[in-house]
Amino acid sequence: MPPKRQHDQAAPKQTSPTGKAEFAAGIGEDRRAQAGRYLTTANGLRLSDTDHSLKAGSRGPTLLEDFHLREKITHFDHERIPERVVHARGAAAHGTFRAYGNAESVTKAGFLAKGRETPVFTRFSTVLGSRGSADTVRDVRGFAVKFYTEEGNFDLVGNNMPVFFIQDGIKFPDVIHAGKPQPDREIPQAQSAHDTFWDFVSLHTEATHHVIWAMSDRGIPRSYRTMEGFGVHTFRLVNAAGETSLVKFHWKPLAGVHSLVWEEAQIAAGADPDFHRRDMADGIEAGAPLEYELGLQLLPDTLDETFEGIDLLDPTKIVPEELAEVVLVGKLTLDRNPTNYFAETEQVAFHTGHLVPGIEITNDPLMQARMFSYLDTQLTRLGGPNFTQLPINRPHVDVNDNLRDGMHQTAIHQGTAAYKPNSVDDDQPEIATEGAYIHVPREVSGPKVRANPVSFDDHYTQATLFWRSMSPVEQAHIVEAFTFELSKVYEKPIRERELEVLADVDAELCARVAAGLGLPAPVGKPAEAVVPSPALSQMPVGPGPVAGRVIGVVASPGADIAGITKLRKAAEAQGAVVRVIAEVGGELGKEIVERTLLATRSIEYDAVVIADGATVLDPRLTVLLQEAFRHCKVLGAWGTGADVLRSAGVDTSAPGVLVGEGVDKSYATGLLTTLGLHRVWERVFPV
Ligand code: HDE
Repeated sequence: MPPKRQHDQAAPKQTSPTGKAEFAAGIGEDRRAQAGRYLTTANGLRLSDTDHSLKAGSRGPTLLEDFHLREKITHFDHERIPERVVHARGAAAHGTFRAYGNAESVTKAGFLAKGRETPVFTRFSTVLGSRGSADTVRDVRGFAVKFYTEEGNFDLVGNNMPVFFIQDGIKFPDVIHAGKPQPDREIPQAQSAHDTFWDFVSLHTEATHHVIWAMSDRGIPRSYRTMEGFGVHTFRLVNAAGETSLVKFHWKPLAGVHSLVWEEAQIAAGADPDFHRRDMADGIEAGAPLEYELGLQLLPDTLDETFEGIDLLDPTKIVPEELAEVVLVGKLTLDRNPTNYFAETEQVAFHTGHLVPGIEITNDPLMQARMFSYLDTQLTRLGGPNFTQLPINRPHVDVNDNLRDGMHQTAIHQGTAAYKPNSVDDDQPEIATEGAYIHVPREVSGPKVRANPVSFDDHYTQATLFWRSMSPVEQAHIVEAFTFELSKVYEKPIRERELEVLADVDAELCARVAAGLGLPAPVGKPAEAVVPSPALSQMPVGPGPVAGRVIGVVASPGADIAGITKLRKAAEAQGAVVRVIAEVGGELGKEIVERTLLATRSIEYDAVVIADGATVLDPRLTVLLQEAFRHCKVLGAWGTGADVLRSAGVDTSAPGVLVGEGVDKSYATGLLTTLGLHRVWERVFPV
């Protein structure tokens, strides 16, 4: 037998892909940076000039032998990689997940053990738009979390809506082809308001439940911070004793669940297309991390995989929280921005098959197809099978996988036997007896068919449940969204067909949308006895946290700067931000003008306040204040600031317009408490 060798298939420990020596242990800061004092070629050769190509005389021509020019341009030519086929537009942050320990009885997953802290990387995204599209379009949002656990990476690749358009993964290309820009003119970008989308969903009625979620305020979140997340599918948990339970995963944002209003979302798409990613990055940088709790809806693992008549394998169905409580089992804190967008946010590769012991998937036919797609898509997007070696994708545990070679291989593998069994390397690596992923044995039987269970046939009842669980404000928004989208549809028969779908959801919903479209409302057969689920409504029951919220304060020379500083202190104590708005930039006493009227819109603020002594009279301020008023945001003024509000046509006695003498404790508290309600809806929907 040959001598025993060192069997090591960890990522290369001596040198990072960018050439810098790194610490032997784990992923250190150094893996991410270029190194060395001098500018070099990719081969490490020092350069004396990177501004002039090598020419025959200063007037040229340029010489083919200029290896630096050719390397620089060649690399540049290949800087873009294919964007994600869906979820192309995204932003991400690093953080930590801390487990409370109360899930230990239902799952052996190590990262859910009491007090365990696990590093995470979370990417939020829209689905339909290209990588350069706007953040605030009406769409579903991706909520993908990579947990770098001690048992390997676990990816929870979820969305901000708990249901999906289709029941079987084989329909995914259909729904995405219908939703993406139309193939002839490639419009519209990043939105569903066009013929092919409504053509498909009006014919493919299993989409109805998801469509009403997308048309609700959930389709236009205020920020990633104020978005719920859902695993969508039912998963199976396994505990140390081998007992199983079914589960639905939820992310509950500590900042509450809040949305934009539609006009605001549209303005933001033009005035600040990076609205959500900016909000997240700025918030983290300002010391206000994004926080969510992981929740489990635990359901008995019965033979029929059904709970209270709801088929748990059908991803178009929810289990109302009133029927199965969401138990909070840990906290996710996102507190670190990526260092480099491409290396981290773009190259991160999520996969539903990245599982850890204690968590299994179920036979949900949508999930089954995802198990194929995520690995497959990375091969093209990231250029080969070695994407798991990229710094953002590497597990934080040893890897010894016997996988070899391939495009972009960065590991320098040792040993000669990349196969099992072997004798030349002493049959290393070993098969684990402990801590391994062992699928719970489950009976599989049945005829080979292309069919869904009959229980998947009800496409409407839960859409009705959603509609009837909404407050009047939310219902009005849903009506407006359907009316907006369908009025963008050229073909009348498509609009009429969608009204027939809505007639089977709810007669009033259908009548209101039909009235807006100027079409007759068909009569359908909506479910009658539906018990609403109040947990589906986003309406706050009381003031919530204001961390990450932005208060704009309008000022001018001679304004009460000390008052602004007091307000800033009170806001910052709760994690909110104050931005001074003035006609021109510069400084006003101790306060820095961060926004000028030329460069700002109302969408940047959750509240707008006018300082005493501010004398701004500008039509752009009038537009800003009227928009903020119309969007039901908190408005305020102290001292003579109230005159500015009045001259902009703002009714200072309207709800949520807070006028005071000066900035004292009670004024600041009143403002921040009203801000915590998110919107002053009674301004447009009197109660
Ligand atoms: Fe995805 N999905 N998906 N999806 N998905 C992708 O993977 C796919 C589905 C979701 O930030 C792709 O790396 C199929 C449901 C998120 O990088 C691709 C089906 C849910 C992200 C893919 C689904 C999701 C993706 C594109 C039907 C919510 C972004 C690039 C069977 C539970 C992850 C990539 C990130 C990304 C396929 C359905 C969520 C092509 C075939 C349901 C959050 O593999």
